[in-house]
Amino acid sequence: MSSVKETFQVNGMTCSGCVNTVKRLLSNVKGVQDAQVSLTTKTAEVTRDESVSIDALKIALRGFPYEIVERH
Ligand SMILES: [Cu+2]
Repeated sequence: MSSVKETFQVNGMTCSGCVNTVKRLLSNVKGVQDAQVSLTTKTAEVTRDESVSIDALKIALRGFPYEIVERH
């Protein structure tokens, strides 16, 4: 299965604790191989199986004060 690397804007992060939480939540999604999260740019660079939908990533953050925004 091929993987895709994509960068998303993440709203709601204010400190390094947030970064660690978002990184952990995204990394725990089945099919996600890597999540690099930056507070400076407020982005998450996610490497995932192409079968993993963006919705699955958004759902992973549900219940937390963070939100993935797709770049256009
Ligand atoms: Cu924080």
